[in-house]
Amino acid sequence: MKLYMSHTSPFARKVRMTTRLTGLADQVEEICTTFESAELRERNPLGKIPALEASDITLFDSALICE
Ligand SMILES: N[C@@H](CCC(=O)N[C@@H](CS)C(=O)NCC(=O)O)C(=O)O
Repeated sequence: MKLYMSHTSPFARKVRMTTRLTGLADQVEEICTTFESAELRERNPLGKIPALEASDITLFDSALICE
């Protein structure tokens, strides 16, 4: 899985902590990005961080990703 994130985002930090606490961190590649990034907007048209690409879908909103 790929997590589009920023080190300054508290929402991304929540997700990053969750991956570590649940032992899933080694399955998640963290990709530092910006709101304007075309790569992010292809996956999340809202341009919000964090977004998690998993298989062929992308989840966004930190609460959903953590669930
Ligand atoms: N409800 C969202 C909020 C995410 C959010 O607002 N992230 C900020 C960064 S901390 C963002 O992407 N801002 C860019 C924008 O609003 O255009 C979540 O929990 O993931």
